[in-house]
Amino acid sequence: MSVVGFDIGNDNCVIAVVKQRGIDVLLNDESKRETPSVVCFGDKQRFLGSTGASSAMMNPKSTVSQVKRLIGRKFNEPDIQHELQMIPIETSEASDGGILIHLKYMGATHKFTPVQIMAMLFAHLKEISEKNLEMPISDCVIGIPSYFTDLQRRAYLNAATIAGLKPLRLVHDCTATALSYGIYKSDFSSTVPTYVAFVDIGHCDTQVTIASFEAGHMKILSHAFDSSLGGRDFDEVLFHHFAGQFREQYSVNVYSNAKACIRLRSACEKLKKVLSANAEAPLSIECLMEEKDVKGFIKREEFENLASGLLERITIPCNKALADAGLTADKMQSVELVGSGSRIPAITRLLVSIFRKEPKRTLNASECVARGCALQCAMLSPVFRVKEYEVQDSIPFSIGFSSDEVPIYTGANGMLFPKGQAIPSVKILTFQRNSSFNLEAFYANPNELPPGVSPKISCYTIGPFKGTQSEKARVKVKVQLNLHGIVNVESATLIEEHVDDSGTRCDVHSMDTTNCEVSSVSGSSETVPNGVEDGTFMQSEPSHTSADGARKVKSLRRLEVPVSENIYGGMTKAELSEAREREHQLAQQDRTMEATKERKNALESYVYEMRNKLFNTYRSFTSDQEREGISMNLQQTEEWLYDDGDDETESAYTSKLEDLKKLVDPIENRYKDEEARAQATRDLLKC
Ligand code: ATP
Ligand code: K
Ligand code: MG
Repeated sequence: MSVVGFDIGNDNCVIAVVKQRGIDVLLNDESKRETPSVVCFGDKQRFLGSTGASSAMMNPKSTVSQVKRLIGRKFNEPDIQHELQMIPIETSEASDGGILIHLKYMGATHKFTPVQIMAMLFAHLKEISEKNLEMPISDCVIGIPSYFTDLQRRAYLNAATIAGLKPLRLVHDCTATALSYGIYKSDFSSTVPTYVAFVDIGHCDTQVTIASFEAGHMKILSHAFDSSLGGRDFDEVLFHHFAGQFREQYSVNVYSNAKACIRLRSACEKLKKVLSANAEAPLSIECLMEEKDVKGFIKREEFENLASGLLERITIPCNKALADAGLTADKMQSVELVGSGSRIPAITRLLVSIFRKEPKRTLNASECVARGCALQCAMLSPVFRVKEYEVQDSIPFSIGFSSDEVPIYTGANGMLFPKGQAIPSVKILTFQRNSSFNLEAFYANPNELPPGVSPKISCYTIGPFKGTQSEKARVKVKVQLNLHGIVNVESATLIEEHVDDSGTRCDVHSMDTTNCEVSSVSGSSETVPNGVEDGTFMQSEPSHTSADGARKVKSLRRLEVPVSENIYGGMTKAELSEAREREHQLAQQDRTMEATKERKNALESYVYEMRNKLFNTYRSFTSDQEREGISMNLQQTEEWLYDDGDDETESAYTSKLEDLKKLVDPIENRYKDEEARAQATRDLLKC
């Protein structure tokens, strides 16, 4: 059993595992610690990760990257339309308003959802892990941006399920980073909290988190973000700069040519990286378009001027995180800078001006999320023993509930789970109803959400049920903000008071074996197992007290009430299992193609090897006639390989190889016999 942590970036993925002596980052097939987040569809197979990235330039129309931007989003959201315009892939609106990605494969156009594409990436990372660890894995923890909505979180879980993974937790990127920062430090006080700001600038986003550390305990005070400000936006600034320059200098319109766009963008990204270490950098692309070679040059200072608007924007989430945590910059003991997008030197200078201290790079900027995820996975897995350490995360969006259109308010801030609510949390709602009713979960403050995101989350039908003494029927609904940061109605229980004239008392717990949360009925602070507080909501008048003076004994009956769930934009069970089946077929086809390639290579090498041996090693073991015959067969096979046999089936290559072996084996045996005899003679002479 092994536990794995995945950091799924828009640009790169990192896999970390917990080993006996610490945490290791796994290498992919190219011995790299980072795997490009790319899925590319070839004619007959997919190319995932590194191999996908290397075929991206050749197949821009069938290469999907940054699918994390699309997952759990709607086709018509303005942000998404903008996103889709940047990629040269055909897309359309799905019947549920989601996105469909059109890809050519096996001679036809196939449509996949972002969840399916993400599942392909997950499956690839799973495969890399299993190859490295030489054992199957399923338990994992996956990093997600703190701004992921309920639907995006569910989409990740679905993608993981399709890939055969079992996420024990989806954890916010910066929380994972804070965990890998805090768990090894032993100098935190147990009375005075230490505040640290974590700033993660990735390829597409910026996340800022303020954490409070005490000995053996870490608490996330706030998450803030700019969901569309990352390394790629800096590339884009350079891209527009040079596209403009080349229009004047070379009269080429880069924007009109998809391939030229891709090449210039990629050159600009490289240029940006060079500028992180050098004061100036050249740019040169051969045959960019219209057979023109282009050349450019830029100084770091000029780049910083062009990007000043972007740099300025980094201030906003930093200040917001501080404000939400109720702290000021001078209270931060340290500012930790992570994410590879943060390597631009001007970002460091900007952070100094915000936090009034030099940001530190204590952690490995590209691996800390995956490492934190692996640690969290080990902590959640019963197989590992990790030092006692409490991680308390919080949700950055306020979540409200309404019942049949009437909002349910609890607490001072009027939300069921206000922004900053601890993950996980449970709340118990008590309703007085006679028949089934609906509950609706929604984001209570749309201003907190990334632009264009729908505030609707999910709805639930509680029922059907029927109270026997209807006016006294109470329904307790257990609502959970679970470990992944997903809200759901976990259960509903009908509680009936029976006024028993005979005086015999029923056992309160007789009907209930699964739920332990209710012991008193109308109290406002019942305690739920994992120590999380809850609130009680009374929909209408408080329950009757039997004030009629009689010596009647009340007893309670509990009945489980069915709950049906509808996630807006979610996948049904049937869709999920269909997607699993589809992924299985695709993976099978990839394996078939890999095996075919392997058989073809084996045949090719056999031809070369035997031709060589026939005229050297085996020469004295063959007659001229034999050599001529075999040689001709080898020649024919070689020609076939370049011609009809270029694209054949696995079994075709295997049977060709067997045919050749039938001819060559007798010679090989003669040679081996002779060798053995000679060796025996040598051994004899030695004694
Ligand atoms: P995200 O967190 O947005 O999902 P990610 O985790 O894949 O994406 P990172 O790997 O943290 O992102 O960062 C990738 C970004 O860092 C890319 O935009 C890349 O160009 C940029 N980058 C990498 N090295 C440097 C460098 N030396 N200087 C400037 N930028 C760099
Ligand atoms: K990453
Ligand atoms: Mg990242």
